[in-house]
Amino acid sequence: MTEREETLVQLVEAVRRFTREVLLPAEAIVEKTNEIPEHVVRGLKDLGLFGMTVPEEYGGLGLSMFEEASLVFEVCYAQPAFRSFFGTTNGVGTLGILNYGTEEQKRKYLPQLASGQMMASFALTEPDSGSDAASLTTRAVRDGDHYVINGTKRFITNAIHAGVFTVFARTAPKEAGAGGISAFLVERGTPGLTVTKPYEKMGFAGSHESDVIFEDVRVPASAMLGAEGTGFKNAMKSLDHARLHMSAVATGLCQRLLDEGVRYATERKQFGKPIASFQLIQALLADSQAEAFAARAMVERAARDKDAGKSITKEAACCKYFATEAAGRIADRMLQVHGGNGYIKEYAIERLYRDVRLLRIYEGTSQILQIITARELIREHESGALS
Ligand code: COS
Repeated sequence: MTEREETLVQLVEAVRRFTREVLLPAEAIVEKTNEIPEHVVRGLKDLGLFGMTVPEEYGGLGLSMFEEASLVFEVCYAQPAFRSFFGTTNGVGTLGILNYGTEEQKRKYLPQLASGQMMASFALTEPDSGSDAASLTTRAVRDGDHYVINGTKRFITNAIHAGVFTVFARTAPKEAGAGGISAFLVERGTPGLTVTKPYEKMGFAGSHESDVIFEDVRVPASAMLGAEGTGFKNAMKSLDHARLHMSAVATGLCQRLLDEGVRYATERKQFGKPIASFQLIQALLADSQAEAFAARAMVERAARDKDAGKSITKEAACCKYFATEAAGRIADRMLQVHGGNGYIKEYAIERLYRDVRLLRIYEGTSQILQIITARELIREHESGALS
């Protein structure tokens, strides 16, 4: 084993222990309070999870995609809101800076973000622009050495905590679609920026999603991330990575759901025997195990491809589509294994069932991921890459 592989084994073990000893016992508290307790936040910071993807020279762990996924499998054995708390800072909130930022922007933000001292949010979605991200209407108009931003962003995770937002706005109003969009780094506290009260949701307690409203928000021209007009590609590149990360989230949850079902099936007795001895229950468990195994294998393979420098747009879309849909099916089957007990709040499965529903929607709906997969496949065919 190389030194790096040994370090990964130790990190995985540390995150696994933290998940079992700290996160699982905190789940019920989060469900009740809708907050991530302070001792949990401290633990997440101590493990370096806010800066998993940030290179070591900027204070992060500098993990590869495979290494990142390995830790996410573990942390997402617990309910997914814990991961959400550091996920935007570690992921979409910093990836744009990493991929498109100037050295000055990197030095200014990445060390604070990697340590968890500052949090970051990704502001792409709008009330009328969800799956059709290129139709966004937030505007950034040049005014001397500044840009003036106006518009509304919707469902922005961690907006109430964020110190900096990666905001996507149209700088070329006459240019419809992706080309006229630029990205900006906008700091909390900039006059004209308001974060609304978080939405009340079906699940995912402890994760906060708000609207962010921009009313004549003036930012220096140096706040632009990357060249003018590259904002959409910036967002898509971040989302490729984030979708693979989200597939690892779903994979961790597949294992948790399955374990909840197996435990219940071996303890619960009917007709004089544990229900796990009945073949119809075994089929529910076996189908779920097969899918959990497949999800993990897919994510590991795509992560290795990314680490080898390959484009993973299609693979990330396939992984997120499969792993999140699998998590949905497994949640449904394991709730069925629990019978009536699965429908009451005493059992974790009721909460997890509601939590995993979101995974098939955010960071690209399953339907958008199918479209991306098919488009990439057709493009490869037309370019001769498949022959
Ligand atoms: N990486 C880099 N560049 C990409 C890219 C990727 N993964 N995907 C698209 N692009 C580029 C394209 O190459 C194209 O550039 P050129 O004009 O230079 O050729 C440009 O971006 C526009 O791409 P495209 O024509 O594919 O855009 P569309 O509007 O047709 O659709 C989808 C793009 C549907 C893929 C996009 O809008 C999307 O991902 N929607 C879902 C948004 C989402 O996930 N929201 C969740 C909330 S954010 S947490």
